[in-house]
Amino acid sequence: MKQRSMQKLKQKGIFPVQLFFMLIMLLSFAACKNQSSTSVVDKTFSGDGDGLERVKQEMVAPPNLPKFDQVAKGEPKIVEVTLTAIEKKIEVAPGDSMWAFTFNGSVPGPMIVVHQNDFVELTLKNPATNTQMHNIDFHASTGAMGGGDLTFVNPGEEVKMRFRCTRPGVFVYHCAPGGKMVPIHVTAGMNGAIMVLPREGLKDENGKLVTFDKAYYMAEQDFYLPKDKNGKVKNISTPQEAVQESEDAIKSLMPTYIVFNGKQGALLGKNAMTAKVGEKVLLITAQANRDTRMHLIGGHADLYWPGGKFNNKPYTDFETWAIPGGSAAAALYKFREPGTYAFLNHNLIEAFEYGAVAQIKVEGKWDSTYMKQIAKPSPIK
Ligand SMILES: [Cu+2]
Repeated sequence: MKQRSMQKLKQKGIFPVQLFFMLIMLLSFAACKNQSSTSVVDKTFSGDGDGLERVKQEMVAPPNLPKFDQVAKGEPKIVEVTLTAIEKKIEVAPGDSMWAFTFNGSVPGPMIVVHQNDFVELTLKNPATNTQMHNIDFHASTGAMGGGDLTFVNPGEEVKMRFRCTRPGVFVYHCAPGGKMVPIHVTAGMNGAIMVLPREGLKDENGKLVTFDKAYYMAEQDFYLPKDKNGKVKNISTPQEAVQESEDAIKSLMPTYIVFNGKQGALLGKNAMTAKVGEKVLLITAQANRDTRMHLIGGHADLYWPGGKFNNKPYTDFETWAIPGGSAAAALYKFREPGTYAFLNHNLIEAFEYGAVAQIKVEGKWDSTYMKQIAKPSPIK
């Protein structure tokens, strides 16, 4: 029987040596498959990062991102980051000012960019000129309070903390000094985001590497400005007073302003983001406190990662994408047509009455394969 089946295989041109190699290949394929299919639930790590190569990341103000590689080079590293709590008065809209609590002076704070399995080593400084205790909760970190309990600093102090970035994606970070101070500090602007890229880069809907030509980070911020009896925004002289006055304002759940990057019109006109026709742009948007929904008028998300979480297969062709408060979203779009695009919160009241609108100016040649005007406006015939 055995001899007969062996003869049959030989007739087909398959010999025992080849069978042996086929078996080895099958076994190694099964082993690989098993390795890559380890559930995120069961992943384990070793070591606390001591001794890894160190790199310093220079922080930049949003909507720009620091320098980074899309595909990781070499082994996981310790990425050193310094954030400084800065309390300062900002003008949110012409004539309306407030005390902002910020990381590094911008709302939102700077974007941190690392790769999966890198460590972030944060130095958090609270200058003696400040009035408040601050700290930081990283949604990207693992451990109770997201590092909040390890990073409390009084004015005049600094602290260092290191965490492993185990999961790829865009994650919010924010100050969380406890109790009602949490929403007061977060809605005073004290939030930002970290992007943890997969080491092998981003993948498209077919699982193939997809790169981008530029990336922008904007955060929508709901501001609650204390008002006087006549409904006029109060001119408050100290941060302590602002904290006391803010509670009633935030409890109304009625934002005075909803803006991108800290100010009405921060990303409009001469401050608009820019791109060229043919460029692939990664649009990262976060909201640390409140739900929102992003829409690019006249464009789409070619690829959309809900929550900005890159290990999931991206959705394609989205027109509007949701961002639950305390999270982010990432969308990749290749611009096909030139012009000024509005990128906004598609609750259009929040966009046009409260300020949640930005612009992207795109240079290039109009392509009539997508759209063209057939007849200019003229009297109805
Ligand atoms: Cu704070």
